[in-house]
Amino acid sequence: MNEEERIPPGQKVTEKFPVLHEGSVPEFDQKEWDFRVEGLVENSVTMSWKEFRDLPKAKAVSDFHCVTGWSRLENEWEGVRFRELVKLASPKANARFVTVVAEGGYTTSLSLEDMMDEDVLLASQFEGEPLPPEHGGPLRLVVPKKYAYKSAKWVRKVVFTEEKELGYWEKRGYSDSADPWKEERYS
Ligand SMILES: Nc1nc2c(c(=O)[nH]1)N[C@H]1C(S)=C(S)[C@@H](COP(=O)(O)O)O[C@H]1N2
Ligand SMILES: [Mo]
Repeated sequence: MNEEERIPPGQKVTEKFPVLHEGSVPEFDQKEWDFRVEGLVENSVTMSWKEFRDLPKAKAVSDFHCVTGWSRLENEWEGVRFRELVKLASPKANARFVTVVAEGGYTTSLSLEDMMDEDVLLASQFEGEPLPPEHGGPLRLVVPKKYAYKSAKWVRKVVFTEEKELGYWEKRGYSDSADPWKEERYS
């Protein structure tokens, strides 16, 4: 694909990596940090940072599209595929959505189907280095096929649900489906 074809409608490429979020960057306290998988699952999981780090890792190169109009191409993320968490927790048959909860209360939600894509990661590395705090370190979600407000930074918990729970921006007028190729910016 040439560069033009990989830029969704209404987006402009930036070489920089802008930092964009509500509120302040949370401090990472490794002793206190945990990661939880809850809701409609056979096995609820609570992991320490060390336990999370020991999960199988994957790399994925993907593009990142912010709803405000910038796109950053060819980002190399490394982390744990969401699929890996599904294996651990075994969602029940009626689990259809996933609410992703970040430090400080930011949330977003995605269908379980969208989360199962192989490029959906809980990323702890960016371009071969630990993910910087301002970009969501120690751990952020990356969902390349959706506008970046779905890629929650500072993730601490995922909850499997039967009904969709609208996230922080989705409650404030942004699209829940958030497909950049269809320019689904607002609901
Ligand atoms: N926890 C949290 N995650 C968040 C946000 C936020 O406000 N809080 N903003 C989202 C938006 S709108 C964008 S564009 C990306 C920006 O990620 P970046 O700062 O690494 O470029 O983070 C997303 N994840
Ligand atoms: Mo954004």
